[in-house]
Amino acid sequence: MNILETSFIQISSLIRNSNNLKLGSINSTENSSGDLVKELDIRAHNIIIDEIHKIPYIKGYISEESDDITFTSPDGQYIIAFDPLDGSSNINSNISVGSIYGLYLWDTELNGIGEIVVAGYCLYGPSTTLVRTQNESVKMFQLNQENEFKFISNLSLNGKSSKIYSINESNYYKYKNYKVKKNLIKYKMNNYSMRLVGSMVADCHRTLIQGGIFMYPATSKDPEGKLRIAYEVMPFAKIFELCGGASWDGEKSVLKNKIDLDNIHQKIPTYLGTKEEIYKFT
Ligand code: P6P
Repeated sequence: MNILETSFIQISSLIRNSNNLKLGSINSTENSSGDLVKELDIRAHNIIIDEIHKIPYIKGYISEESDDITFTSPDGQYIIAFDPLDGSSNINSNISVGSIYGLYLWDTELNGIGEIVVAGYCLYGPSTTLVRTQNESVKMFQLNQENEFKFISNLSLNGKSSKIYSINESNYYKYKNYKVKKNLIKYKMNNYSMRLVGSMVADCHRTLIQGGIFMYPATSKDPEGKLRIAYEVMPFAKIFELCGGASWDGEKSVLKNKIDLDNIHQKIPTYLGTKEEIYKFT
């Protein structure tokens, strides 16, 4: 399913043609996760829900900027969960940000959210790049001057072995998983490079293209990690695993989790990367 492309084109134009200092200004409100909300977050959220309301097969949506799930079409078969502008705290510094989405089956028997069937993200960087799953493959597109997403390549992590790890090491003394500290030391002793943008979409996209691992582990401050499963981690886990990589939540593949309707902003420890790197934590 080819969804939200129209929204991503609008958001890309908004970012590239607005005063980024103003767009990044804080609205002094907080979302359900306690993040300070930026003007751009709300504008991106509104652009996306306008498109969602036109899609009859979508039953409802979960947004980082909405407290609860919103039902839009009673006969819809899917729930979409999205982060309209992840990393928006970087926008005033002109650092890459991105939109993330996951499309989940609505389980009529359980009257809840079933498995993720489609995932994608749009990275607003030097170019506007869309990556989305299509059946069992992951496809990358780039926005051209005619405002069309042109196919660039299928993505795969198979055979990619690079010495890059991506983590906010300022949390080092708060990690709960001892393997994190052990492996960080091994990385330093084995000439790994550390790369961190501080914007999940940019850090994960680099990991998909270059290999390595991206982590946001559980800490004493954030016992479930910081990243939200429904609209950040699960979509990327779907993408990484379809690319031949792996995902881990500290116990199992991220994909073995379910989205809890009573806790739609649930956080989860996050490890995404090549199988080679992820298996060092399992
Ligand atoms: P920290 C951005 O706020 C975000 O949600 C992700 O894009 C990013 O990976 C993470 O938080 C960064 O968090 O605690 O390292 O600043």
